[in-house]
Order: sequence, then C-alpha cells, then structure tokens
Amino acid sequence: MQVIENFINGEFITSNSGKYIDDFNPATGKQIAKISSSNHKDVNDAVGAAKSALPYWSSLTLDERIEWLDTIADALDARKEEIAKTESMDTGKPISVARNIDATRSVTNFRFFSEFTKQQEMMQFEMKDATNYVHRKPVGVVGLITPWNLPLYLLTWKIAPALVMGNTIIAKPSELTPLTANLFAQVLVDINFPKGVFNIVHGLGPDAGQAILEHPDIGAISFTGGTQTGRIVARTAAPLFKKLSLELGGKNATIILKDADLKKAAKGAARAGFTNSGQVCLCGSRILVDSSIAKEFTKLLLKEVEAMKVGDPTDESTEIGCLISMEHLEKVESYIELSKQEGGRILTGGKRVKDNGRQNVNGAFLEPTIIADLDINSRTATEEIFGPVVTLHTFDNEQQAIQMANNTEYGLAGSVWTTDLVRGKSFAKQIDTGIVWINTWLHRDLRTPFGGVKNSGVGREGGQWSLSFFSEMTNICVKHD
Ligand code: TXE
Repeated sequence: MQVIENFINGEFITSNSGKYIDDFNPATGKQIAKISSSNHKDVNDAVGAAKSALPYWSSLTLDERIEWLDTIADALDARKEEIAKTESMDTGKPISVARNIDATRSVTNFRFFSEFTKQQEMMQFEMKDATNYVHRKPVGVVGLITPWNLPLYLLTWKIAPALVMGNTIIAKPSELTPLTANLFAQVLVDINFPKGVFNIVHGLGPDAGQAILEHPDIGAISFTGGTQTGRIVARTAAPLFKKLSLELGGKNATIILKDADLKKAAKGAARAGFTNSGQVCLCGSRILVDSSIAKEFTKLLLKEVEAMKVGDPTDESTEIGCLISMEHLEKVESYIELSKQEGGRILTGGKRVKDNGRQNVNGAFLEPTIIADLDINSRTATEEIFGPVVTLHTFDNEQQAIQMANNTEYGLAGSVWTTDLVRGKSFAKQIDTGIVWINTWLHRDLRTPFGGVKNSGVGREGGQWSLSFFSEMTNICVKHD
C-alpha cells in the first residue's frame, strides 16, 4: 500500500499532524494508499518554500518557463499509461476514459499553454502623445484546490498557466484521489524541476484546504468543486481580497429540437449524460426533447444507454466504471428514491451492478439510469446529482424549452441538437450558461472561455482568461518627448 506524503520544497515529507487518511479503490472497496492529513502548519511550511522559490522562478524569462512546460509535457507523456492506470484505480473510471480523457488532457494542458503563451503579445495602447504598456507580473504564491472527478486533468489545467506566468504553487488535490498529483510530483523530481516552485499539501478540505484559503501570503485561489464548498471558499477568501476563480457544479440541459438528426442526438445525449458515470460538471443530466419526436428519440436513447458496458474499470471494453465511493453511490441512490416520490418513472437502470466483471460486490457500481415524467421543478430535476442519472422531459415549443433549460440555479453548460445551425445558435444565446455545444458535447478548444454563471461559479478558465487570472497587470504610461 502506498504512503503518500506532502511534497514540499522538492521533498516528500510527513505532515506535522502525523495523521493519515485512507485512500480506497472504489471498484474493489480495497484500501490502496494512505495520505498525509495535513493542517495549517504544513500549509505554512509549504508557503515558506513557495515564497523562497518565487524570486528565482519569477525572474526566469517567459521563454525559459515555457521551456519547462515543454519538459514537463514530455515527461508526463512518457508516463501516460501509468497515469491512466493510477487514475483509473483511484477513481473507478474505465481505463479507456482515464487514458483518452484524463492522461491525454494532462499532457495537453502543458503543451497548450506553452504554445498559447508563445503567441501572446504585450498589450499596448497608443495615445497621440503617449504609449501605454501593460506589463504582466505573477500574482506570487497561488493556491489550487481540486476535486475527485478529473483529478490530474483539472489540477494540470491550473498548474500550467500558473507556472508559465511566474507563480509558485500550493496544491491540494481531493483526499479521495491523491495518487496522480503525487505521480506528478515524482515527475518533477525526475526532471530536476526547481524545488519549492510546486508544492502539494494533502488533506481534508476543512483542515488543509481551509488553511490554504486563510493563508495571508497566498494571493489567489483557483477552486474546482461543489457549489456548497465554493460558498465556503468565497466567504473565506473574499474578505482577504484574494483573486478567486470558482468552477462549481452544474445541472446541464441536452436539448433535442424537432429537426435534429435523432440517431446522432441519441448518441450525443447518452455520451453527455453518462461519461465518467455522470461525474463531470459538464454532463447533460437533463434531456429536454420536443414532444413531437419524443417517442422515437426515447427509443433510440434507450438503445444507446442499454448497450453501454458497465463493468470492471481495468477492462478495455468497459464504458461505464463505478462511482467515486460507496458514500457517493448512496447519495446518488437517494435521488433515485426521491424521484419515485416525485412521480418519476424509471425507463432504464436504477439498480446496483453486482456482476461487474471482477465480482466486485463492494464496488460502487450503478446502472446508467433514465427517469421520465418528472416535473421540471422537482428536486430530482433541479439539484446536482453528479452520478449516472438523467431526467427526461418534453416541451411543446422553443420558448418552453428555453424556460426549462434555464430553470435551475446552475448555469454551466448545455447542448442543442438541430440540423438548422442558425436556429441552433440563436437558441444557444438564450440559454443562461457559460458554454453551449451545438450537435456535439465536450468538444474543447482550450483557447475558449470555460466556466459558468449563477451557482456554477465565478470567472473563466482557458487561454487568455487563465493567463490573466494568474497574473497582475501594471499599466506603464510613457509620455512621448
Ligand atoms: O467536491 P468538494 P467533491 C460537485 C458534485 C459533488 C460535490 C462534492 O456535486 O457531489 O461537488 O464533490 C476541498 N475549504 N462536484 O467532494 O467537496 C476538497 O478537499 C477548502 C462538481 O469533490 O467541493 C477537494 O479538494 N477546501 C465539481 C475540493 O475542495 C475544501 C467536480 C473539492 O471538494 C473545503 C467535483 C473547505 N472547507 C464535484 N471543503 C466540478 N465542478 O467539476 C472541501 N474542500
């Protein structure tokens, strides 16, 4: 069993508390590691290391830091399969998903920000008698707090821009999925990455996480996680005037207009609803379909979903693995029970999967589930479930569809399926989310703004938004002679 220590000043060291948290493989229910349960003293030590490393790291030229991003990308790429296997074991997601989504994107995050930063020009604003130069400096020491659904994918999405803009980092991955962050630290040691620039403090949110939020020398917090925790982050960090980026939950709509290519839409809706067992903030957990085509579409959707192979995450043919934990499985099951009280009718799924390839009777496996006949205002259809559970609703006209799509406290993403792209775009503009895909889902250009509105968060990540978040700007106005 692995013992995962904090990574501070380039060394793996035990936390001051001497306490540990057990880490389990959710597919087998077996303990696979124990991780440092850190407190404010550990965060203090990490911030000390990050502050000492800041002068050197921020004094490097942009090109020198970009070169480090390329070196990190190459080193991660060389261990991609190990990253995929580790991520699959820690999260229960299928190895194919861990490889094609998590590990691949972890490398891409570094390659993208290396390339993108190279293309950036310094902003300049000319006056008739003066020139304004916008000079970017690092924020300083930044805190990155990340969730369990896409552990290394979401952590590296923050690390790459933070590093390239000259910051040093205190990272706290979710205590449920610490392994790939630890693997990342090992990669940094292997490539002789400067000590103290990147630090990990493992532990529980209210302990290690809260200490990061409160530390006076951490100038920015980039958080991805639940809306409830996002509130705690905001309330703690805002009075300290820290820069804040909050990527929170979602209850996204997949909208099928009557002129959609139904076969394509059914495939797309199934993928959007059940990728990573619905444990992605972008998942389409509500499907809204025009009543005139609902019968035909539902038949196609059920065919897609019932063909999805739920099983052993280590099996290459598995499409749906297990949930992150038994506790989370029980939370998702409680919504399935609630849906029955709210008048829902289960069209498929709803039960645990016992025969999941390795007889993992302790595995947190749940069938992909579709629930119809619920009121759009029901709790099941408005609260984030974050599991393989999708509600299906019909609408009679576009105005009703837009009202239904906007009917939750969230506003992260959505997708619209139609053969009339002009209509699709005008429809998309009326949906109160940060992202709308038309005839696709999770198709990502990393230069675009990523994030949501309402209870889905504050701020955007991606391209220039990431570089701006992880830097402070000084406008230098030079009067012409
Ligand atoms: O998130 P949490 P979790 C949603 C989804 C899920 C819920 C909880 O609904 O069921 O969030 O998931 C740290 N101070 N999403 O448990 O609890 C915590 O240790 C500082 C959507 O992953 O928000 C972890 O590192 N930090 C989301 C991180 O916050 C604290 C993806 C996220 O934990 C803290 C995942 C505190 N007081 C879940 N409490 C998305 N948008 O993708 C916890 N943490």
